[in-house]
Amino acid sequence: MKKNLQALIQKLPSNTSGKDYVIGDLHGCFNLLERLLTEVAFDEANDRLFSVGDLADRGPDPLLCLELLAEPWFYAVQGNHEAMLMDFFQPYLGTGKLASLKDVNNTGLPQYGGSWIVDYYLSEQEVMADEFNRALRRVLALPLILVVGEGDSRFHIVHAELVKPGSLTSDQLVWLNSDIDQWLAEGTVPEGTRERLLWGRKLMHKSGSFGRAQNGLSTTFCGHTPQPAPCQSLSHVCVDTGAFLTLSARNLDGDYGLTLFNAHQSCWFTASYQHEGIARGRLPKT
Ligand SMILES: [Mn+2]
Repeated sequence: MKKNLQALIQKLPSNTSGKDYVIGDLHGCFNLLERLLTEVAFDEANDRLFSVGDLADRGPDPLLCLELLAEPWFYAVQGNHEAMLMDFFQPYLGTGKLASLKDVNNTGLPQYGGSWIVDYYLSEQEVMADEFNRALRRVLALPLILVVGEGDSRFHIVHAELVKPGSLTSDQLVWLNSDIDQWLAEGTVPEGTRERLLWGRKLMHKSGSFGRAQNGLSTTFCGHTPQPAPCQSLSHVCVDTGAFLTLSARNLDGDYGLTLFNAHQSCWFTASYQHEGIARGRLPKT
């Protein structure tokens, strides 16, 4: 299946030969992903893996996670961490020279776990290492929204949420399939939606405040706001269960870890740095 890499919103056909999985915010937790793919016997020839973004930063293997973007079975949208990376490196990609990394402090990257990029800076040549550049070019091509399949089996992938800008009542809070179809026809997303798609926390900050399903909006997988287990809010299914939080041995209530979600069976598998086993669960029917 060929990837169409350029537009901010992209459409993919249903997978007729294998399964579709969605992975929560990886944040460099590559080993946890390996454990999960082994657990479900992921078939690279027929299955697809969709990422809700935030591949790098915070965890132990940021570049390995970004290199997944080269795999034909791996699809991702931008997270706010990819957006921060792109914002910082955009001028460098134009000129090919980076006099120093000192301005990186103004971008928020180090505070957001992005200090690993220092390891790939070759200060004498004022460039980044080749393997970093390759990953960066792939990040630049990431869309904000993926629309997958048709009809009842249709789903969306975004990083944070499909919430409209401004203060709205709950029955008009989220964008609907009809809006998204229009964006697909136009090949872009409207001004002002990017911020919410990357950073919004309205639906998941207080999950349970809204209904689980929204008429007119297909299941929309998202991440960004770590939950103790996958949860639903206005047709959004948050699969970010805080993989990186399990790196430090703190007491966490709930099944935090990296979650792999089977898109059509509504069941999930979660791996954690805190224990060897894999937790499992299933969403209630809406
Ligand atoms: Mn995020």
